[in-house]
Amino acid sequence: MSELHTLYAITHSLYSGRARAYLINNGIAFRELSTGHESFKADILPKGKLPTIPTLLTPGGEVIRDGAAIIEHFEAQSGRPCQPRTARQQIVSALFDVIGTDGLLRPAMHYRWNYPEENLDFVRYHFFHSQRDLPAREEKTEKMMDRMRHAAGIFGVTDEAIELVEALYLEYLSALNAHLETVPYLLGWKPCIGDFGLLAPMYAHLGRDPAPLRIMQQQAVRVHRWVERMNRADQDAPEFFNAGSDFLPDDEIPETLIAVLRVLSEDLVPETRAAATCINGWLAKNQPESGVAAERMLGMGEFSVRGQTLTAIAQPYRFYLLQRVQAVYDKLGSADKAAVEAMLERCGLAEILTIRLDQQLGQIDNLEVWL
Ligand SMILES: N[C@@H](CCC(=O)N[C@@H](CS)C(=O)NCC(=O)O)C(=O)O
Repeated sequence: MSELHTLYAITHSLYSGRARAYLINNGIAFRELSTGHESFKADILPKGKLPTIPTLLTPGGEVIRDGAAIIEHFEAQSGRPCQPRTARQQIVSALFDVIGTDGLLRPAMHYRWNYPEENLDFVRYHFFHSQRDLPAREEKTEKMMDRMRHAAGIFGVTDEAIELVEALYLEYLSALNAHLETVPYLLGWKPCIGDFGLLAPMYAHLGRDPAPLRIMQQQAVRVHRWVERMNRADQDAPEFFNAGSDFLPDDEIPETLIAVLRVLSEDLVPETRAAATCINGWLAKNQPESGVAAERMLGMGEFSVRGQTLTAIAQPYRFYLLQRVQAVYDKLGSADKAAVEAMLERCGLAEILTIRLDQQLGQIDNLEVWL
């Protein structure tokens, strides 16, 4: 058995970037293998249950599937180094986990699949090399790429939506760039859980595929530096001459970060509302028993952003992570609750605390299940 952790992941995978950066930042020694490696099917999949990456194998032989579960495994062991201690910062950190892993899928998919002249050869290299060298490798590569291209559509990237998706992304990028001029990470001088969540779309797709990388490098140098920094073990903040080492004091959420959240709220809130309606409708009809595995996708939600109608898939996983934001809020005392509400109000995000599924989700034996 290896002394190292093994991370089953791949360079161009969105969710892999979140777990990988956590391991790097927290000094956890690991090697990375793709799911094409023969050990994945034989040893890992029976325990991981679903063929998704990232999946972690610990030196003790435990298999942990899902980026949030991998991070939680280490956070629980080490006194939660990446969890802010104060109310508003805890909420913002947990919220960026939702935004990164679910809320920014539209720009991530759009900028990967709708700039084929710049991206296609690069992207194909990665899909091809994630396949074992067996007959029909080329064919399988094309099939897999077609599946992901199609997925862009179900997340709401249609021809009519492209202009809106780009406008929202570029406004968000510019706001995040301005924020990262003041501090190297979302909440100050070290990364929080939310930084890792946000990195998911910002690394493999938006900070690495040629077309969006060009946009990031040319229009948002600070964001590009944050992406680099998130994959480094040290603080990597030489541009800050008076760098601290902790989260910002006094539960501060800087105005520059409020501005980022305000842009993100524009589709996050209506999309979450639409997805909840969809999933709650399904729950009322199907009434799954406690412990039953949750479907990964449950219908299409329709919502409006800046006067335009979008349709996107409703995924229970968004609510699994959103529940964690709401659980932090539910446990706060009344003064902290009021401070959180006032902050979210200013970001256009107040409703995010009240949009809930009628049945909670949990993770049991590597699966998301209805509780
Ligand atoms: N909730 C999981 C999602 C992981 C996931 O969907 N990963 C993608 C790659 S970025 C995958 O493995 N897709 C293959 C599949 O769904 O079969 C996590 O956050 O780790």
